[in-house]
Amino acid sequence: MLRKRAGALLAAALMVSALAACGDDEGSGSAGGGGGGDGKLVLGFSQVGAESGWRTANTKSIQESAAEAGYELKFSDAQGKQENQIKAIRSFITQRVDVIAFSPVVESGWDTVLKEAQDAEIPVILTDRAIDSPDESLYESFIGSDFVLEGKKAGEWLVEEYKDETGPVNIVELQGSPGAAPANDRKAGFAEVIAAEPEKFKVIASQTGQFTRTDGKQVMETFLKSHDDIDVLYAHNDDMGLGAIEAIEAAGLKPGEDIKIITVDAVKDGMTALADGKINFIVECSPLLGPQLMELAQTVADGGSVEKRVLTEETTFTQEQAKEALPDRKY
Ligand code: GYE
Repeated sequence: MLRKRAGALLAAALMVSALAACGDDEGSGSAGGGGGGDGKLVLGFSQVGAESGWRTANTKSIQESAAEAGYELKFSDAQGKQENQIKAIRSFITQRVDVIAFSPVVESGWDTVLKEAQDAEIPVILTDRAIDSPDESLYESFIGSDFVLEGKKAGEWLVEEYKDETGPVNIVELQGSPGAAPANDRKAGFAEVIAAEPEKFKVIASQTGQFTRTDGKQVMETFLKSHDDIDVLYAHNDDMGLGAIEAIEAAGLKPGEDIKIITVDAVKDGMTALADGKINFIVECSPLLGPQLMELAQTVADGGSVEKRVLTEETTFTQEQAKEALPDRKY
């Protein structure tokens, strides 16, 4: 396990330095901080894992932006486990990196390790997901989306879509990984909007699909076995929706028609299914956080002050809009 991770770290480090070596030399050398002997800013980044297309695009954005900025990136994959992230953060502290950034697997349980970073005077930036600690001094900034708003957008589309029908509208929900901010918040935002018409909109089943295609498919199969009256699927990300589409088709039903589907993310595969009519609506969540993260890292490493909350800009897509946007979709 450890050896595997060390191997992965080495591979990532080699890749980043190889990429940096390809660029012009001016980018390096500018950053302050003590981590790298050659004066490069050293950024320790602990990623959630590789559960979805969104995550893959996010990792790529961070690796490419670090290389472009001429930073040394110490990248660690937590494989979906909080304990691995805590270990990675401790190891970044021991290595005395200049800045630590991470995308928390779950919302709770970070105070102890973040206090250790604070005591070591290493600034921390939260990327993509929030933590639920009331102590905001534990991190410099949180860059990412408003997941409650994303859930609300999903709910608002649904309310509008069924405005001329009396219902009941039976909804099944595929939740993200338990305890993760986007799972908690996308559920809450959606629930808040449909609660305005409780007799009409009914969530008849709701379960985690771990943000993965495999689990999305499997859980949808069980939903389909126990309910023959599903009108709508709300999946907290594209990948679970795409897995569910396979289950729906295998059951002889038409995704997008027999069962309407709403997802979140808008990665290329999701957008393709939307343009093909298999998904009905996607709420965008941008994974391209790398460039802004590098700017924030530089500022905090230089002792400057940054906004406590940096919000990602995003939109929503209907089937028609997906057809238009698809040719330019990079991820
Ligand atoms: O929506 C999902 C991923 O934290 C916003 O995590 C992210 C979510 C994203 O696995 O696909």
